[in-house]
Amino acid sequence: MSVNLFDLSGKIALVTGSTHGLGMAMAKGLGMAGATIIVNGNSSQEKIDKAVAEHKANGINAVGYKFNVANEEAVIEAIAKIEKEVGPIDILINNAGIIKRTPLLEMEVSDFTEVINLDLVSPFIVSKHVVKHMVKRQHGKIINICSMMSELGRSKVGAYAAAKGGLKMLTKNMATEWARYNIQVNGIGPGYFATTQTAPIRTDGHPFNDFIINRTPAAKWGDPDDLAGAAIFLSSKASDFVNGHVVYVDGGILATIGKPSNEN
Ligand code: GCO
Repeated sequence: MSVNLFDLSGKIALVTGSTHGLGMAMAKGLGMAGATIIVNGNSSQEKIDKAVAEHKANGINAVGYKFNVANEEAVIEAIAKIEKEVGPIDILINNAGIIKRTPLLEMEVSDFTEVINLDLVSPFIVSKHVVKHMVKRQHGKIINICSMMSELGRSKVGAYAAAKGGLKMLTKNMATEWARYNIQVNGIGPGYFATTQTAPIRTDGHPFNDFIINRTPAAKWGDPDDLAGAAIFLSSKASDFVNGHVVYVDGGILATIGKPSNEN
């Protein structure tokens, strides 16, 4: 009898910040593996509706919920509505986040705090209110979207690096405390991907674009669809004994010190 360890049929997955970019791509991957997708955003209902329609056009069951992951009251209300209107959340991907590219010397405390709140505190808020249902059901999957900046510093993204470094350790602590309830908490660390977030530093001829092509052994920017496999793995039965890991999907960046730009 063949068993598909990666089958997500019958599962419900909430992906925060999933109206576009990496969140949308990971949600699509989970949907293609059989999951029902809860699309979340906080900017516009139109973007949420468009993402839901795209999933449905791909044969994926999807429902949209607009709420601010940084607002605990809004999260409590939304999670209660989803659990009542759609069903038990089996999989949570904490993907929503922002970046502010400013040298630390010039960064306002308010800007630093905004990044920490959305990229580190919000995954805690959403997880806190989703996991209590998972504990009762004695099963669940939580995936925190980390970054190269969970491992490496980069100038001008200090607040983001602090948040993503903290998110890596929060992932390990969630795993430490919640594995006993058959809840697997892991992370995905994307390398440099072609998204709207990276668009400003990815244009042809931009020095950072050339730097990343040279710094990435795969010599290219990632395609958001490249994240689907890791998301499906960490959401499925195939990872039932995997806890506290960050799976880096980075084309090899973290494997190497890099090479001189004039070396092939
Ligand atoms: C940047 C990029 C990165 C990537 C990603 C790398 O300015 O360096 O936006 O932050 O988005 O996080 O893992």
